Amino acid sequence: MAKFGSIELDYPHNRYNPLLDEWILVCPHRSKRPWMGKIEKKEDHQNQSNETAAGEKLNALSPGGIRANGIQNPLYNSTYVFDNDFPALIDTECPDNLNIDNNNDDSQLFRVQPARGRCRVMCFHPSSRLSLPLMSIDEILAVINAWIGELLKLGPIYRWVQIFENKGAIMGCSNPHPHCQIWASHFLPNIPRKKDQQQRNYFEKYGRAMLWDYVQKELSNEERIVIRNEHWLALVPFWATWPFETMLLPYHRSIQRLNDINEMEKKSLASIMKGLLTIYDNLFEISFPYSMGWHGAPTGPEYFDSKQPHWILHAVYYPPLLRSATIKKFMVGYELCAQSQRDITPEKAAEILRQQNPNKHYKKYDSK
Ligand code: H2U
Repeated sequence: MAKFGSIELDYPHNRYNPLLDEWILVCPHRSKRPWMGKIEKKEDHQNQSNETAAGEKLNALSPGGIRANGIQNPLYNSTYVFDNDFPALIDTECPDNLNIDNNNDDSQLFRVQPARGRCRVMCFHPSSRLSLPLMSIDEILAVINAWIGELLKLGPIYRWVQIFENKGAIMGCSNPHPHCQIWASHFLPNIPRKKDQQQRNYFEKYGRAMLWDYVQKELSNEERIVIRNEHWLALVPFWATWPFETMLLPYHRSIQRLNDINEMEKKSLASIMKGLLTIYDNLFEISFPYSMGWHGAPTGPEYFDSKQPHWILHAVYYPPLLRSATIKKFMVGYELCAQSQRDITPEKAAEILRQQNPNKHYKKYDSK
């Protein structure tokens, strides 16, 4: 039976997430319970897409596709980035009546701040039939370069540039064409704000970056590591909340942001992304749904060029599936009212993911 100090890890226990200063309840025995709840429809990315080359043109995100506002996309042949036609954040000055200081309520119970920013959409590839794991390394490299291009453009202006991908209808993805979104804001949102503070506190106390120390410790026994190459590794964090959650981060040197990585590191990042996402797809033999996002040192006019050694760049992957392609983990009752909870241990999840082949996709299909 696995132990952590005197605590048996096969019994219910709490684990601490030092990045967010939160606890997560782990209940390994619960994975044995019968499931009579909601069974999702098995989603297949390719079945949602238009299969024929002519059909692909119908997709609003395809080359030549007509978007909801009537704009036609160019006939792009790699990645393509445009301003979201339905942006959550806009960058115009707020009307005067919203711009006034609303924080003058003595009790501080009613507080408002303007929220300005810019939202972009990035198409990963001209074909609506592909997803990242089915793309070639060079095609994934083009996506990484496009991410860096956006960060270099938006980072000097905005305090936070959130690159994120919703994959699969189950995660709220509105279009099967491979794409991600970028929301750049003048404010630091809650999660990066917490991560910034927690990593800063750790750095002030120990003189080293929290995630640097963490990843070096993980390398010493490897039980949560899913895949690694010469620069990067993906692991199920000790404090993971979602069943097959992973974190992708560098381990050979301290990197603060995506725009800090060199050509070799870009190529090995493309390769580990392909491997990790192939593992995910192979697990339940579906186009694996998830929400993912990049977290690096905050940006903005004051910070973009400054060193922030407390930060380590990392990507987070949050897949919603629990024990099959059709059974989803619900973050509901106890999770909403009290604290996040998971069933299988992070170590077991890592072991299950490691059993999948990162080099061969179950569809045996490659875009090359
Ligand atoms: P999601 O699949 O994660 O929802 O991202 C797709 C985004 O693409 C979504 O934010 C935008 C939507 O507003 N979009 C356009 O800007 N124009 C369109 O014609 C289709 C979708």
